[in-house]
Amino acid sequence: MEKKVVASLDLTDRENLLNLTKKIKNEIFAVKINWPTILSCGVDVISDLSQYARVICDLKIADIPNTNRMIMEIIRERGPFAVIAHSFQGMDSIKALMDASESVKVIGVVSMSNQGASRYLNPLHDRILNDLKEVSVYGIIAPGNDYELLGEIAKNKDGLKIFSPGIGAQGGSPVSALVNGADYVIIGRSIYNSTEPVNYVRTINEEIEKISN
Ligand code: O7E
Repeated sequence: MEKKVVASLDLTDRENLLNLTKKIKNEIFAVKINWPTILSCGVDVISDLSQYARVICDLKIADIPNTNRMIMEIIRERGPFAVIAHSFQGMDSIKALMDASESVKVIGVVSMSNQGASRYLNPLHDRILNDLKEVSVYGIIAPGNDYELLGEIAKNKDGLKIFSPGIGAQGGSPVSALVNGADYVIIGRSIYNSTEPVNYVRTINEEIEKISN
């Protein structure tokens, strides 16, 4: 069965990051890295990690089309699987990323898992999702700790893949997120702060296999 866990390895030490990636690579769908990792380890950490796993660059890119294109050109040379972008700034910016992406997939943020997102971003989820479907991004981000919102988004996702953070440290459960419509669950601290990260992910994989049978 295809693995459903995206390990959000928000580590700032390159050696720790590479070691953990090598250990868990067979248990996960992809590794996601974010600003703390790229700012600490440098942009070439993307190619280093890509030797072992699919890499999703969570840059939440949110700029004008020309700047988005420039960012994508720098990132894509390092061979990541996907790049995450914000969507609220408009589809011209998303299209610019996609035009420059070559084989790199674009994942757009529809809604977020933090409490504050309920004020500005999350009420717009319907409009953002419809626009992202029109430009045919590969995937979207929807919260894995708000099952009602996740379910609403999932109903309307058509062919897009849903990646859901907010699992573990932010209260969501991997199985509940998948049952409510996530295609993949993004898990960070619960993995990399675990004393046995490989066993921790294996246990989650076993729970997921039970609901898939
Ligand atoms: O809470 P953790 O430790 O499991 O880490 C969650 C990771 O997902 C972390 O990198 C955080 O920046 C990211 N994230 C959220 O927690 N909530 C969101 O709504 C969106 C993301 C995310 O992955 O961004 C993609 C846009």
